[in-house]
Amino acid sequence: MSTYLLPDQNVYFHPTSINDENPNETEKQEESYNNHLLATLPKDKGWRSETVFQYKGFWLSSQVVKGLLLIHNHFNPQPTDIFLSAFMKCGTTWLKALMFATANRHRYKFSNHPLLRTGPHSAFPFLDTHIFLDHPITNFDHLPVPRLFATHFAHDLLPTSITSTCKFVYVCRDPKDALISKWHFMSKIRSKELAPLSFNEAYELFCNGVSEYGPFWDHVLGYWKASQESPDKILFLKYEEMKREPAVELKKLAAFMGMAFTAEEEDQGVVEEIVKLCSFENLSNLEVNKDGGGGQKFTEKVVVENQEFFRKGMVGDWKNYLTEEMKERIDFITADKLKNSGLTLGITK
Ligand code: PAP
Repeated sequence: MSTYLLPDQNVYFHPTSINDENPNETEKQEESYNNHLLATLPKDKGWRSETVFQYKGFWLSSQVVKGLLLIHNHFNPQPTDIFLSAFMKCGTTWLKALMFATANRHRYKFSNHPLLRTGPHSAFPFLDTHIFLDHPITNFDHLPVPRLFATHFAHDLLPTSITSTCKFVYVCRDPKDALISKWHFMSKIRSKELAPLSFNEAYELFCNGVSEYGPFWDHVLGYWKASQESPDKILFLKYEEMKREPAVELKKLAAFMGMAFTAEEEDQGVVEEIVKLCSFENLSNLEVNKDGGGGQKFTEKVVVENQEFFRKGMVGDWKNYLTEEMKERIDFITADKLKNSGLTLGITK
């Protein structure tokens, strides 16, 4: 069973109740519908598993297609819910820590903070897979308000009951760095029964949009456009700007979450404390985030060690992997996809 940290308990929590009248029958029907749906979808090569499926324009593993359908069928959004959304490897781990630390800053001392003892991914549920790990226990009513959830799903894939009701914090990153980070990560967690995915192959797939939760650019654009239409509902952040001015971005984040720092808190250095607690340097050096420190269960078969979420944490690592020609191609795709949107990404020399 999946677990996650409750803010006022330094323990993992196991939900125990379910309202469904006949969960077994519902489960069977959902499984059958899911299998039928998968059989009808276009397929291509996966980075972690053998196959990904194209669902409503986005490439998803069979497991998360199942998660998405369960979200549509069972998740009850609350107006106070706040979602953290991002394409893979664009800053979820960092933002999870920042959002959790910000929302719970009155509960914990920084010297004895739960994030010092548990990986950021345990701070709140990653809905895409928690929903089926918990199934048929799919209510999250026991979570404190505001409930925090993370997702990698594209904006248009989520039910409008969520996108029209809840707030979203979206973080994006230079696609070149997201590609490098994703290839490293997926190579580590790739099924051992499959041949390794070479970097050149991953590069081709990425440029063609075939990448779990992608195409990258459609993912970013969906949230960007929604943030332009409803800036009060979607906060659009960039990893690079957060690296450059973490305190400035954190203050924006807290205000958006409805938890702005008071002048007194700022004078006391609370902003700097949270920035320091959640920094790559601090988190990646904690025992819990090192080899053997602990892990996060995503599916029955996929448990990812906390250490895999921390690699270099820098801007521009693509320079160590991409030729000039490869870089030009991604920058060209980015400029083309984002043209007339008002958004720029990855313009680093
Ligand atoms: P996910 O999609 O699997 O959740 P995510 O956390 O979004 O991964 O991205 C991981 C990247 O963020 C890694 O980047 P890299 O491979 O280029 O190094 C990881 O190192 C980086 N990262 C993790 N924690 C932090 C942090 N606290 N500050 C800055 N970067 C971080």
